[in-house]
Amino acid sequence: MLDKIVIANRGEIALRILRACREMGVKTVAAYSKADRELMHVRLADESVCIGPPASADSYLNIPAIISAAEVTDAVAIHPGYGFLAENADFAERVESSGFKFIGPTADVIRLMGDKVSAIREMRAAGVPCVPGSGGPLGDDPDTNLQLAGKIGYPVIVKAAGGGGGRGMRVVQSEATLMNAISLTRAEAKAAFGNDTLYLEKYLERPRHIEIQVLADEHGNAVHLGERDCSMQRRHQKVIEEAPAPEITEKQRQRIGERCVEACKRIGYRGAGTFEFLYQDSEFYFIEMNTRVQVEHPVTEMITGVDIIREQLLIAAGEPLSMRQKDVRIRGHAIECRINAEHPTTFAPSPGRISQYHAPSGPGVRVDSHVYSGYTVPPNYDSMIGKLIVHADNRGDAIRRMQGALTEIVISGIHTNIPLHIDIIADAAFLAGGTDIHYLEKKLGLH
Ligand code: MV4
Repeated sequence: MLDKIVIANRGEIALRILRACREMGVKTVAAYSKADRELMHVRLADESVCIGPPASADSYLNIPAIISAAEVTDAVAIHPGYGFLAENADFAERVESSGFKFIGPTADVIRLMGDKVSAIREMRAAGVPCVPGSGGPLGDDPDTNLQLAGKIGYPVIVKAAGGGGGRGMRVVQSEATLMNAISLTRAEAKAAFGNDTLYLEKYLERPRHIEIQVLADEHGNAVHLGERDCSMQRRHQKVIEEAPAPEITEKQRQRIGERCVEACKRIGYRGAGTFEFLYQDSEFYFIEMNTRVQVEHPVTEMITGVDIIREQLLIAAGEPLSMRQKDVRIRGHAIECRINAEHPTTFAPSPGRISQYHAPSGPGVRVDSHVYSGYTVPPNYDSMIGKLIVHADNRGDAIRRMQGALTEIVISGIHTNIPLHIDIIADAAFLAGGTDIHYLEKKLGLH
């Protein structure tokens, strides 16, 4: 097993990684910023190294500082968590060229999937269904592009190859605005990603966002752990996730999961990963792959019993996967509410001291959070302070369990989005299941 790893992240995921390490006898080094001295995982880690001032750019994104933390502590590997450097191919490359294991896929695979045009090319080749579109980069000839968009059929969406997660894209309703949209998106993409490559897709107007969790080892084995429905979102920030996705049949799950497993084998994937799909009119359309562990991984853990972080560590140690596809069974239903330090109606960030904290508990209730009574939420980072996850035999029971847990949780001293969760979890459309990606913003009156 790995002897000692650096946890190059903060907050709940740093604590989640630390807990997995402790169970496995892996020693831990917390690499933390000056604003994060009081974090729970820093206290619990075997060692800790301050990697810089509060600003992320100078600490959690500071590649030399993180590699130095591994060097001075004699660690053997680095876990990037999610966000920050988790999908930075240059970081993965420098970690490995410095003699450490990057807990994630190889730099080449991160780069291949980070370029959405090459990702889609690989997925098509593996038989993964993709959105009808250009299937390659857009050229500069207006007539060719107009013809292409006309063939796809309006509305279309112009996307940047270097984008993802909602950055660098523009919907085009008719040919009158196509050329302008292409030049605007190209200029933005060049400025934001240093890459002005664009591609075109049919714009799906009412899709759900459903993603498939995979695990792959260094020996050519890969499995999928079913899907998650992440459609309940606002401004590209997921608010509630659940697994399995409402209405998806076992047959659909097997078919799409099998394609994702095939894609993993084709690209030489290693570690935990997620294939993101849009789902509309009973069809899946691949849009992007995430080459990291995701915030919402617990809902998959709850319905499969697989510890995804443990598997990441085993894979990084060169072990074969601890399961075959036939061993993966889905049991019951899980829901996750992301708890943010923000005003429930204005969404303004609400950092500050948590004066009182009570975590809900009981059968099928899980809280992944680093906060405690007296903890001060710093203003420097994203506002998520924890996740409340429930598991029950079926969706109805899971919803009732979540309602109970949301009324039990106490977080005083700062604003949180708990009132928003209490509202959504009792919403008629949410209760029915299968709401699309625009539902929450419409409900909140943003459209
Ligand atoms: C789309 C789409 C509709 N049609 N692509 C947004 C984030 C990025 N991951 C891809 N996104 C979208 N791509 C086609 N062809 C709608 C979105 C989209 C979206 C997707 C997933 C979750 C939330 C979203 C919110 C707005 C738009």
